[in-house]
Amino acid sequence: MRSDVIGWPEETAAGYRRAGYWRDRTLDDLLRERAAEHGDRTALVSASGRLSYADLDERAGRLAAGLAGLPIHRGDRVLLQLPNREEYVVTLFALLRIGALPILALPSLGTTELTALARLSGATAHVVAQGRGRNDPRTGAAEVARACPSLRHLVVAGDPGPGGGHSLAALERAGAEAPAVTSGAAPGDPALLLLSGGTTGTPKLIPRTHADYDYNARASAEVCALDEHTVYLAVLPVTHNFTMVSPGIVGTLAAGGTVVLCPDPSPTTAFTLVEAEGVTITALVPSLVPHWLDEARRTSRDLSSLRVLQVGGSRLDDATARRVGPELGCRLQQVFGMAEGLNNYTRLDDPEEVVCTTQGRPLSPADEILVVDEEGRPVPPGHPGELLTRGPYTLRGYYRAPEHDRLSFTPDGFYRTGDLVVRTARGDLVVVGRIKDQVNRAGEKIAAIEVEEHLLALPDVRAAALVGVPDPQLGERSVAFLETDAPCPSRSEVRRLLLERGLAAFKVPDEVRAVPKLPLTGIGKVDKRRLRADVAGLTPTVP
Ligand code: J2J
Repeated sequence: MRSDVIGWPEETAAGYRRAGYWRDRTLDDLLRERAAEHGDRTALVSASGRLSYADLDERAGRLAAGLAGLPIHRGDRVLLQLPNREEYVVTLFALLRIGALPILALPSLGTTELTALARLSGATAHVVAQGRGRNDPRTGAAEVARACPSLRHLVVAGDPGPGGGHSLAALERAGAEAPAVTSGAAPGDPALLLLSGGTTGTPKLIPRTHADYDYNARASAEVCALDEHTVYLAVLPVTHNFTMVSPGIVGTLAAGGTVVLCPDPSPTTAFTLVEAEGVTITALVPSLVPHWLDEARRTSRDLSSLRVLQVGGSRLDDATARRVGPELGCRLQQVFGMAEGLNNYTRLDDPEEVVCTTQGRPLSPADEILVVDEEGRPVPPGHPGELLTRGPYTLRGYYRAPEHDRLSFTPDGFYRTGDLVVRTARGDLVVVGRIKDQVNRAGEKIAAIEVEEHLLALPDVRAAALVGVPDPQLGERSVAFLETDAPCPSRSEVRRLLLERGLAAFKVPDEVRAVPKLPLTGIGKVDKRRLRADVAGLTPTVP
């Protein structure tokens, strides 16, 4: 029988439970407990208003009952594709209460990615927000549902519109009259599925269990010194793992603090909320940091409540890192994390030099890390190598992907991150590169092969290669090299093609170049080092 999810070996799991990393609790229990302890405290602030812990618990319960009536059952997969709005948090906890598995999908995903996710998971429902015009998510959802017969229910935050479906509000009302739901999910069961940055043509899903996600969030909250006075501003998309558990929404709720949802990442919107709500901590990707620093010089907003600015998702350069403390008047914390698990943090009491020049060290004493050369042999501190890891909140296998797992994990269960790091003598990690074929564009991960396959649909293109090259604004921008004898297609032609083919807009190459022949390495693979060097106008050094 095929198993959807590969767990930890029984003995390892027992060890994690004995050590107290894994508790006998689900994520649903976490909300219920907090609501019972301090129901009147504010859990969530958004454009829709304020919810206390008791309100959030009650609304999640009503919506769970409404969704269960559709029906959505324990174990069902549900595409949860909502922006930074109150409905996201309520629906997330409603699904956890049922024991259904939310698939946390970025609002920016295209129909092709969503269809692939729905097919892989056999999802039965899709939750989107009402929108307008060409990018109305309801239109995309209808298209995805036509391509995936498993998708029986469309659920909309707002008006379902002419295409039909259920509004979250109506389901919540119906749930108020229906019997309450208790999921019966066990702490070791998968709680949700996250999207992997990926290196393959089709997306990969990461199963995270209640116990491992709860530990990730709680341990992160401890490292970030969260408590009931914490006010966490969610600026990055709520469906990103960083925003969820590092320490994010779940970590803040576990600590009894308040989550404030920022509807867009602009510093003006964020600074208004920092002042109004007394925000103490928030998280950004590096490409946003210079905009925040610029706006901080101009703003009349009072930012004095902000204690910690977390930055992660891609490499923050040392010079910008050094500006954060003096210019924002708060502590910088670098975060090097991954939806697959492992989170590294600089600690709040680390020396300035460590905070500004490293990406921190593992969260948990039980995180095992290896830095290895191409033959898998450990390299000494100070030398670059691939980071491998296993531990109490790092996956042991992707969802329904046994073939891919054979490449992504060592036989003894270490996850191959594809990241090149140097470990300092102190044990901190510095991210120096990547061996996975991925572009990290402003923190959004693009699997090169996925875009390359679509580029082959351009007329007269024999081969295509996508590479990331350094960019002052984005960190990396994507450049597509097309092997063709025809004139180079314009970027807007390429854009039209990729959007028509249902790809997310952030995957459209920032630049397109035509070449008569793609350079190959000695073993006949496209020489991407050479292509990157061509863009930089450099001759590549011999490896
Ligand atoms: C360099 N590269 C980094 C960093 C991630 C917290 C924070 C981030 C993510 C995330 C996350 C980096 N410097 N500081 O899930 O919980 C690159 C690495 C890594 C990949 C993971 C979290 N922080 N990266 O970014 O799953 O290449 O998670 O393997 O989106 O981002 O991407 P993702």
